[in-house]
Amino acid sequence: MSSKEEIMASLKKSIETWDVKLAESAAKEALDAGIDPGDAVENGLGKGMETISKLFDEAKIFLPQVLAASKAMEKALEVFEPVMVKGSTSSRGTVVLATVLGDIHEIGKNVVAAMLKGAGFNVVDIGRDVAPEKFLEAVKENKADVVGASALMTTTVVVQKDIVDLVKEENVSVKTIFGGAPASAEWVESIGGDMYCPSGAEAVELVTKLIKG
Ligand code: B12
Repeated sequence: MSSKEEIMASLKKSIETWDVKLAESAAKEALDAGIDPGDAVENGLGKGMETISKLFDEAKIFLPQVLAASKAMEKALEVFEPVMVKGSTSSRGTVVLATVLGDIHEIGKNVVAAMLKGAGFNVVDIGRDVAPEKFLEAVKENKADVVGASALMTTTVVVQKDIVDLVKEENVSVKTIFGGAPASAEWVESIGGDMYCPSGAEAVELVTKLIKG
């Protein structure tokens, strides 16, 4: 049996080499070895995606390779998700989650959804490329405590402001949390949002804090 270090290295490598089969087998191996899925996602797969981001930034790889790496990531997440979600018994609150209008990046949002579900939150994932009005509809329909929006591009992060504006305009009682590469604590403060979240690992703690008020 491989050591934890070896399995984490395989998870990272599977993303870096966009190897879907390795992603699946390493994810299964991680579960068999009793590695915490959250740890495997953040510190194994996530590290691989950091390499991909860097290589893409440096124009050493291109969109098809990024897409292939995403497929590997999605395969591994498929293996982890049911296990992460199984932990939930009673609901700690309802969170509406999506990626904003004009933005199809969804891996980060899916990681956050899995982490929150695993921690016992009722997560209403309404997808990607979602208009602010749809966020609000889902919040009202599900009486959500928190609404979370992911934006990965400088061109779409502005939609996070539209969500805050709409929440205020309609006077809806819901807390807001935002994430994604172009977002920051300063950005969220400037748009009047409640919380910035830099990673899936911190999502559970920050959402808990928001709900407790
Ligand atoms: C993978 C990827 C893709 C994949 C997405 C696949 C998928 N199914 O999601 C594909 C290949 C489809 C893609 C497409 C495009 N991409 Co792209 N992509 C990336 C890349 C390399 C990694 C993103 C990722 O998945 N990271 C891994 C996850 C786990 O991390 P994360 O998203 O940051 O999420 C974590 C935290 O941020 C946080 N978080 C995030 N959101 C939220 C929300 C809440 C509520 C909370 C609590 C936490 C939280 O928790 C997450 C888990 O830890 C980034 C580079 C980067 N630096 O981000 C570029 C990047 C985002 N893409 C970029 C671009 C330009 C595009 C395209 C426009 C390219 C094109 N010419 O077509 C299209 C987008 C089309 C569209 N309309 O959306 C640019 C954006 C530049 C900008 N303007 O700001 C980036 C920054 C690359 C670059 N350096 O140029 N892309």
